[in-house]
Amino acid sequence: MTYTLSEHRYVVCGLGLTGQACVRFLLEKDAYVKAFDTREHLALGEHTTLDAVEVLLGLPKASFFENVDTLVLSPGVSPNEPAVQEAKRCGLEIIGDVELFARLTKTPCIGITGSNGKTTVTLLTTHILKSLGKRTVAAGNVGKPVLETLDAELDVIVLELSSFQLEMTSSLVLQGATLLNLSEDHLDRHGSLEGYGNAKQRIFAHCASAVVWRDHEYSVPEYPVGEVINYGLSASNEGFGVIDDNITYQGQPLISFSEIPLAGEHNVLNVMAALGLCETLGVDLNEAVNSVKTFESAPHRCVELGNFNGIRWIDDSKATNVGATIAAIQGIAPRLSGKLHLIAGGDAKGADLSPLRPVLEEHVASVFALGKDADKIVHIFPKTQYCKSMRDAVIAAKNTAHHNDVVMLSPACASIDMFNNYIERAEVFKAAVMEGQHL
Ligand code: UMA
Ligand code: ADP
Repeated sequence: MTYTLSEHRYVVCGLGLTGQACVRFLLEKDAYVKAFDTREHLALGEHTTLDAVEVLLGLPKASFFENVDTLVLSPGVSPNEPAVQEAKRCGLEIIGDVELFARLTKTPCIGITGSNGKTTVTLLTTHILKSLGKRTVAAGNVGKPVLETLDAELDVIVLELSSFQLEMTSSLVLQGATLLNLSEDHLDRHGSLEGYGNAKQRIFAHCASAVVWRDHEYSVPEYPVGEVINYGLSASNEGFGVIDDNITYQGQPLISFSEIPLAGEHNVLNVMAALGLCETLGVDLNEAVNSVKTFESAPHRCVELGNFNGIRWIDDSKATNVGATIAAIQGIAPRLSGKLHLIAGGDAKGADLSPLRPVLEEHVASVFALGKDADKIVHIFPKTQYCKSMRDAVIAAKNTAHHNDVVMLSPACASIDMFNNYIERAEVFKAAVMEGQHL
């Protein structure tokens, strides 16, 4: 059934990247739109698109919803927010921007979700497809609001989808989709691992080909899908496997680990997932692996800052949950000649940090913990020193580490209790590391 924008009247909730893109898009299409943000004190900047529409800051009354029928919800706003519930009571349909996109797009789409590795797989898949001459773009949680892709002439759109976005999406058709992995995250929003997993499973609701990590139960579709392409770190004559440090497809070697420009076994899995997604579009895998070799990792994901006086410093600030930090430690520690020291902590978002304990005990010499949930780390790993700032943590780590050791910032927590975001956390870390060289 064709969805026609002019048949609806919209209110956009949340005025960040998504909300502003929605307002802009709906204005361009001559649809009626107004907007609100539940924060009363929000700096919107001057001369924004929002000048052209009615904007309310704070909690709207029922009357605000009288002349509209559809609420487009930003992913960061919970559907349980009182304002959203009020809109629902007033009879509005509540959808996310990805759902609006799904109702309008005519371009084939690939979808990627999971607790960790989404951005890496999204950017790698996009890189491969572009290298093979496809007109494509990465959008969604990776940073480009999906509605901004609708007017472009594209062969395929690669969508990074968060659980928040999937929760508000019901009709997205995907040519290929993957749920990379599931570990505790965003429990403050989804309530339980089950609730979080259910939101992520929605990626398979209308999916032609699923790309599945065969050794991970949460990666397996709970919806009927057209076909399954599987991958894993074991030898296999089906799908993607590993033999003698080579990724294989249907038992035949495709690329050796040494040719992959990303560190750690988790990135071998990421490469297989990206190749699997490209396979769903029928691309030549031998050509695809050549472009894997030229991929450059996104920043703040296990990236080395430098080797200063024999100590290597690694920025993995993007590790905002336990699963990411475990993968980083397990990917890095086994190849070290010295010891590994960890800077961690922040806002654990309600997650249980105890799965870190055995990994810390096996691989990590000392931990420097900061932020709101530092005490949770002290509790699970007694060799933890509490630090009140990133600078203190870096100096303490520098004074503890010896020649050939590695100090890694891989927080297992969100940054919002101390920083604007993980990027600012990484910048403060880097500045402290550089300053530390002169102390
Ligand atoms: N707001 C309210 N009420 C609330 C909460 C927020 O009005 O209860 C308002 C804020 O005041 C602010 C706006 O909502 O004005 C922010 O909206 P948002 O949090 O949805 O953020 P956007 O700027 O629209 O960015 C979102 C994604 N953010 C989140 O899901 C939290 C971005 O993912 C994404 O890149 C962008 O859309 C484009 O698609 C970021 C993210 O942190 C990277 N994602 C989470 C993650 O990866 O873990 C899911
Ligand atoms: P996301 O977009 O899901 O947050 P990223 O690709 O940005 O994922 O990586 C975030 C963090 O997760 C990084 O710190 C990285 O080291 C770790 N990571 C990347 N891929 C995986 C994976 N497949 N399994 C576990 N951790 C991973």
